[in-house]
Amino acid sequence: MTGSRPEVAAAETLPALFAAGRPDDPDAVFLEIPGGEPWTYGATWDRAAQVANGMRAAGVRPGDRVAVQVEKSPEAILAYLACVRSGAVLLPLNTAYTDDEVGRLTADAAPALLLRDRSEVAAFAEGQPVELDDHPVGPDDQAALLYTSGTTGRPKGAMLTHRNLASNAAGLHGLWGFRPDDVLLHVLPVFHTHGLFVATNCVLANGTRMIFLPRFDPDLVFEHLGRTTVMMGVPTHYTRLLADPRLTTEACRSVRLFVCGSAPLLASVHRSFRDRTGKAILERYGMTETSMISSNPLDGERRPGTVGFPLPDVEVRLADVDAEGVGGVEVHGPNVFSGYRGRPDLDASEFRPDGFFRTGDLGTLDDDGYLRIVGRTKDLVISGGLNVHPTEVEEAINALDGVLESAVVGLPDTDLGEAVVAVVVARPGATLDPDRMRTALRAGLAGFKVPKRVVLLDELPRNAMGKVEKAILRTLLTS
Ligand code: MCA
Ligand code: AMP
Repeated sequence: MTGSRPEVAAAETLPALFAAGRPDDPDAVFLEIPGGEPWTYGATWDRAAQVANGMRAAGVRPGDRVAVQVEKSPEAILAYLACVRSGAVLLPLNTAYTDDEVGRLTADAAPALLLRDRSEVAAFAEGQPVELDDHPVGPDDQAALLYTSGTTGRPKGAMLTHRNLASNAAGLHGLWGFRPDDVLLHVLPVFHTHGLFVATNCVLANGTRMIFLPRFDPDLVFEHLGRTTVMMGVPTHYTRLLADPRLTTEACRSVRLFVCGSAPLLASVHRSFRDRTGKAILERYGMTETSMISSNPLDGERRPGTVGFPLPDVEVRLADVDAEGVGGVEVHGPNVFSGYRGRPDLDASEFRPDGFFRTGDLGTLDDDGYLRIVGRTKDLVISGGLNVHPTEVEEAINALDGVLESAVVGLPDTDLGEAVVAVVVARPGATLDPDRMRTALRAGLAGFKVPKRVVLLDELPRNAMGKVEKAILRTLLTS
């Protein structure tokens, strides 16, 4: 049996989606933990109710933000479910963020609660009843707040409603043909849309199990792949699997679907993976603000280098199309977020008057309707599926002793897709040491944002307007 049950497809809130998917048998396994006890649906629901009761007792009210910077663990999922059940707004934070980074985001979000350790989540459940008067949420109520940038400057927190998240997960559940015997191998972090709202919500909508790996680790992947039917990952995961001799047709035999997204998957990687395993990766495209926008088909051609067709109910158009057919990707639908928290200025600039959201990506549509992402208008580096905003890194570099100015660019990298590279100009008379600079940057920046390479130059190339010419820098550094 494939395709969504009617109750799943019709769900307009996360509680409705989860209720539609929840198995009748409370002993059915939801989380399989390598080396640990599994979490059944019954136990997960009861424990989430206890956490929700604990949060309420601590004063968290519906609509309040609950910030969660918790290592990947059942508790991180429980915090999410407790927010859903109590009507609180989940604010997931990258576990790599430093105290500075967390401080800046929480200053903007003003959460009622900040959880930074799995033991804190567990403590909220202690002594609490498993009965819960679930908060009755509506489709337009906010479910989550995700910051897409702004640990420096003015934060950009995307407000996502229940309709946004439930409609998207329900759509993917149907489109990707989830089945009662599916087992998802979960290798992603759970503080981003991909690991939380795509992978986890699809599993909850399906009422089946996921093998919940603590992190992406090829040894663990190959240990569990033989029992897996669905895996979702970023391109770096697939390149790393390809670099492993254990990746064979036999190892992938049980997998019916490999999904990839969050960054461009090279057509060459798509082809190599198919040659090695016999499986064509299904590439899809999305954004924190919009959840998933388009997907290659489950049945039909999964065209390498493309991100497929718009999801059901999602409209995609290209704006300001040039002679080569390249235009700005704009999107409209129940998936599109309600706006940036406290940023009417951004809402005005990023939404068109007719409600379409400007993604900042550049795309083409081929004759068969496949969307291809060919570039970005936004100054963004995507490294191993994680977004790095150059201005944030530049500001941190410019604050270091002896630095006159800097420019940060993404350069092609076989492992990460793009690697963060900084070009730095010293103040007259100052001597800079790239290694020391990288060490100094770690104090304030999460490790994945710290440039992999720091290159010293006498000056930065600028255009007539005085703007740094990053395209010239990229050419200079790659030639
Ligand atoms: C870790 N490091 C990185 C990255 N990750 N450096 C650059 N880019 C990265 N992505 C650095 C750490 O700072 C550390 O350096 C060193 O690598 C080892 O850290 P470790 O955590 O052991 O790394 P890893 O396990 O090899 O992680 C690489 C990874 C991981 C598996 C690719 O980053 C990952 O799982 N990425 C997926 C992110 C994701 O889920 N993105 C979806 C968001 P040092 O020791 O020097 O500090 S996008 C999204 O949700 C949209 C909506 C969408 O379309 O999906
Ligand atoms: P985020 O802000 O983390 O949600 O990242 C969203 C961005 O990731 C998009 O705007 C795209 O630039 C990029 N992205 C996501 N999926 C793909 C994909 N399949 N191909 C190319 N870029 C992608």
